[in-house]
Amino acid sequence: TVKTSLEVERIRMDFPILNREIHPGFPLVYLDSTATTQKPNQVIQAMDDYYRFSNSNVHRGVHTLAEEATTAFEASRQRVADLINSPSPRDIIFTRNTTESINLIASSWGRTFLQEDDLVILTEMEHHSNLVPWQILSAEKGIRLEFIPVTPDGFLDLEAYRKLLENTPRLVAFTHMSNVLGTINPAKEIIRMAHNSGAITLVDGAQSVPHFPVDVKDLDADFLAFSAHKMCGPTGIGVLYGKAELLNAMPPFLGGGEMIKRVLLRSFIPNEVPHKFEAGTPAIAESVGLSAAITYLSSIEMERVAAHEKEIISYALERLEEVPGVCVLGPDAQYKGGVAAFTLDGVHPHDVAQVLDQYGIAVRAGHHCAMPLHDKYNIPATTRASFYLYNTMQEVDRMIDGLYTVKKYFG
Ligand code: 7TS
Repeated sequence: TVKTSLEVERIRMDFPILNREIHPGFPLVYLDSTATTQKPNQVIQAMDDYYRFSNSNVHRGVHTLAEEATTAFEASRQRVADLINSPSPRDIIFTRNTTESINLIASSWGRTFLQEDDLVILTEMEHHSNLVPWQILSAEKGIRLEFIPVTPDGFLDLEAYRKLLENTPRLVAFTHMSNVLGTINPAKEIIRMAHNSGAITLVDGAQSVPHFPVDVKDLDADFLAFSAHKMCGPTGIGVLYGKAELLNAMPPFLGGGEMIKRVLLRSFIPNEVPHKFEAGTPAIAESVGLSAAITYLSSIEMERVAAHEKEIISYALERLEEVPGVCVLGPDAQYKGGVAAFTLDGVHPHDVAQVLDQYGIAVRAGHHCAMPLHDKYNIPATTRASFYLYNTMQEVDRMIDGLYTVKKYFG
């Protein structure tokens, strides 16, 4: 057996769902962590405890439960700040997910600071959540959108990016890691180049923060967005990090309770950051779950999570290449995280996924919310296997066995 950096068998015991049999005799092989990850007991327990013992609304009461809930909520903000090396917890805004974080920037920063003909640079490998908000803004304000092209082997074309920067963009918004190609983009260099051209930057960290160490100070990122549910945490809570001077200058996103300092009948004075951007009762139990997820991942160490995924993806690519008719998108293992999206000659990705499911193997089929990227490669859909800290080499083998069965099925 292949040796990995993590004690995966011990880690697997933390995830109750991994004991499930999907069909009689076929235990779950979960290879869809790019969509959402499974949750360890530590996260489930923390949220359960919160509801059983401390449930209350935050920031609004003097009673003991309200103080406990507020303390837990703000402690989670600090935990997030520590994880990404944010200068202050005040730079951490809780949202619903990556998508809402990006919409917050487009809506608040974009509507206020962008004007007709201003240029926003995106990339051809973006998830729809970093495309559509800018398309909506473009229709509304007449901003221009340009795209860093993706090369045939799945890298961003940095030479083309250099040329685009000559048009003095206002914003460069890009994914840190592709959810289809798995490509880990050179974020620090992309940001440095953007800053040299006077643009600010938004990093879509939905697939980076859960999988390897991300340091906003080192990157010098202006905004970073990610989701708790992709990093062992619950659904319903996401994060937007922003540099203080940017957040302070931005108007509120949603209006309501919590985001105000003073309300008159016809006007209001907004609260300080981060509360200015957190209208209404937030996802309190979910913040507790996110905090527990960060504690869990940090106890394992993000470097080791990344090293494990590197070992798994190297092995998975090696094995996939043995299967006649399989073609994997994106670069070699050394340039990517734990994502393998592939086509299998003559078989539709949905059929691949359906047959694999009969053997308990959960993979995703479709465009993975990156239709323009699939258009670029002239394929309507792919089958995608994605890996996390709880996946084993044996699970890769089961997927490969499954693919040979698929081939037999479809002749
Ligand atoms: N950005 C990237 C790079 C993503 O992979 C995803 C989700 C998002 C943004 C949106 O995250 P959300 O939490 O707001 O939904 N990616 C996927 C996927 O690959 N399959 O399902 C969701």
